[in-house]
Amino acid sequence: MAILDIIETPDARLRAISKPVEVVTDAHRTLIADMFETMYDAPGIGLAAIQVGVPERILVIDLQRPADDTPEDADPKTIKYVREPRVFINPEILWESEDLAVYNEGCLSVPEMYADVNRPARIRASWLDETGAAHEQELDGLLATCLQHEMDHLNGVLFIDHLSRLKRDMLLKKLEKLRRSAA
Ligand code: GNR
Ligand code: NI
Repeated sequence: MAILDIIETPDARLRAISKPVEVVTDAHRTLIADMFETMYDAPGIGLAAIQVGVPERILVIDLQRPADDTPEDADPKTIKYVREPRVFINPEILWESEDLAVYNEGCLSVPEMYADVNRPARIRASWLDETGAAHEQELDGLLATCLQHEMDHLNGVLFIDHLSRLKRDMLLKKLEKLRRSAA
C-alpha cells in the first residue's frame, strides 16, 4: 500500500475526461487500495483516480459514520468512527431528483477552501465494484452529494465550477494567498 500525491488546482490533469474501465484487474484493485490509504491519510471522504493522476473512471468514498454506541453530545474529535469503504467504477447517474440539497463542499484538490454547492438531493446511480459486479441504487444525503462531486472529477469538473465567477475567483485568490504564506 502507498500514500499517493494528490494533484491540486490549477494542474491541467484535473481537467482531463477519465476513461471507462474495460475490465477490472488486480492493478485496479491495487490502485483502489492506495486511493483509500491516500484518502484516509488526507483526510477526506472521497477521492477520484484523476486526483492521484490516473485518468480512469474510478472513485472511492467513505463517509466514516460515528460508531452506533456514540452519545449525541460526544466530542467529534475523540469519538470512534466506523469505516464504510465504497468503490465506484464507471458510475452513471440514471435519474436525479428535482429537489436540490446544499452542502458546504471542500476538495482535496482545492485545499482548505469551502463553499456551498447545490446539487440534486437524490440520485439513482449504477456502477461496478472492485470485483467487477454491477450495482444500481438510489442514494441521498451526503453520499449522493459526494458521489456527484467525485463524478464531476471524472469529467474534469471541480466544485468551484458550480460557483459564480466572483465567488470562484475570490476563493482561488484566497488559496493563492494561503500558498504564498505557507511557502
Ligand atoms: O473530503 C471531501 N469532503 C467533501 C465534503 C463535501 C462534499 C464533497 C466532499 S469530497 C472531498 C474529498 C475530495 O476532494 N474528493 O474529490
Ligand atoms: Ni474533490
